[in-house]
Amino acid sequence: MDDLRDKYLGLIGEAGDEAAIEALRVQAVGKKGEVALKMRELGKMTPEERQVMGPKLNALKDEINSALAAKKAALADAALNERLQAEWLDVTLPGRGRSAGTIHPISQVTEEVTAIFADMGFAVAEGPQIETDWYNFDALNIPGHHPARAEMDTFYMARAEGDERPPHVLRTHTSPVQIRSMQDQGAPIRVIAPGRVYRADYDQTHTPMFHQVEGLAIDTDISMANLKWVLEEFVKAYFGVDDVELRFRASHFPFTEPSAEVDIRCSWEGGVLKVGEGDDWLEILGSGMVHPKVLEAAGIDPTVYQGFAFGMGIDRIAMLKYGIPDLRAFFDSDLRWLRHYGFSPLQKPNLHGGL
Ligand code: 2NM
Repeated sequence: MDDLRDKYLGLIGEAGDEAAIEALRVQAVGKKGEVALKMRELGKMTPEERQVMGPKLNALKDEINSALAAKKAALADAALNERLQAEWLDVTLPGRGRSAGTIHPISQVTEEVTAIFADMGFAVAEGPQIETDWYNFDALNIPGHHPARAEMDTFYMARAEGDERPPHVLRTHTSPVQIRSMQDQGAPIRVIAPGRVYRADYDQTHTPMFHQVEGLAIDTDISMANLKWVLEEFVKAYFGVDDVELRFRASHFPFTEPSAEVDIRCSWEGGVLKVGEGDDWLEILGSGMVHPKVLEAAGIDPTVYQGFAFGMGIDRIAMLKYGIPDLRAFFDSDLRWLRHYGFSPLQKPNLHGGL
């Protein structure tokens, strides 16, 4: 028995892993292990011998089991220590500085434009980006056969198989918001509608999603003169100049009559834009007197009310004011670009800070 004890305590001491421990357990104290074989020999012994040897064999079995458990725990401890050595983490390291994000130029310009028109008494309206063809076209005096529908590069939404209704569209302008505003509030009304619009067009100067702001003023005594003053005030405030000269060029839109495209006097000397001086003209928006059919579609009596409307591209006026050369970079989400062209959250003018 002393030989057995020395043999197994020695082997357990040398065991290198859990598998070796388990093998030793089977070999020593398993059902057919060496200790069990010794226990079988008890049957051949005299009762006196058995009374001495029985308890000794049980004690040996217990001793080996304890040694196995202790060695197993020691191996687990060693494995844990090894992991702790390898996977250390210095919790005393200073944190990485949190750098603030920036306001996207389009968000900044949308707020600037909104603040300027809010200062002139215009409310802000928003509406769905997925529209019915009635709100996007028919209500705006663009009937089904009108070439303007084809020219718009409209994105059409899919209808379920067998659904014969005309498809929804991604709005091609924010004018549907103006129609909804007139329906909801009636006249008189002064509102601007900034937001995303969509046209299937992609090149140097067009992205399939872009941003527009439209303005609308309806009352009983509104004329093109009011339009001209409002636009002059806007351009002066937006570009930060005391004087501007606007040029109205006759144009055509289905939803206005008469219609005009508006240019501002500017200079591009040395590649930098200066507004209000020089011999160049910069086209910045389209406008006109809202067509009587549009007023009627929106539930406003065109024999009592009339008014002006205008629309301009936010992305374009953002590029002009902040010297951003590439339109498509607006939507690349390049962090270096965003850090360079982005704005501090506190930069004015904005909606909460005012002009
Ligand atoms: C433009 C040009 C001219 C316009 C018209 C309307 C509405 F809904 F009131 F009829 N909103 N915006 C309009 C007029 C838009 O964008 C170049």
